[in-house]
Amino acid sequence: MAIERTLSIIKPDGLEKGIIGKVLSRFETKALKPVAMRMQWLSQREAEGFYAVHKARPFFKDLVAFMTSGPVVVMVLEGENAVAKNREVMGATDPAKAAPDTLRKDFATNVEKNTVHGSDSTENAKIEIAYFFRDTEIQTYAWKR
Ligand code: IDP
Ligand code: MG
Repeated sequence: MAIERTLSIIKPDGLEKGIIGKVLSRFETKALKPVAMRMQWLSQREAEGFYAVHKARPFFKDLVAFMTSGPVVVMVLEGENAVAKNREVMGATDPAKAAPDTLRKDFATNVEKNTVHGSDSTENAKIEIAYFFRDTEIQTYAWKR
């Protein structure tokens, strides 16, 4: 398996619930190492651009409103098979369908306010990481644990 990077976002509901630490702890426990991180309040334009692929979906307008309703934490996670691993840790989009012990099962409110975003492919991970971070904002450090 290859070392990959993926984009993760803790969505506004995650910040409102006060679980930034709990989410980060899951990632660290599952060997997903944060290598870039920033708290940011997305503008309408930034949220629309990020979710442009969903522009035609009926939930797009509400999704953009939700994602701009408060600050988010954007981060890059690095690790073996990080893209798929992060999707596993997150669980299904709809928390009602998410597996036990996943972030969305444990913390999400509903299919929209589902606490975390994670890239869905290595190609999209590259695009999404570049959407938020310059190369110089991504750090390299080793875990000694
Ligand atoms: P994902 O986040 O699991 O990759 P996507 O299908 O890419 O799911 O959808 C992006 C985001 O749009 C979801 O995380 C969720 O916040 C929102 N969303 C997806 N499907 C629905 C829906 O049916 N109703 C409302 N919001 C939705
Ligand atoms: Mg998606």
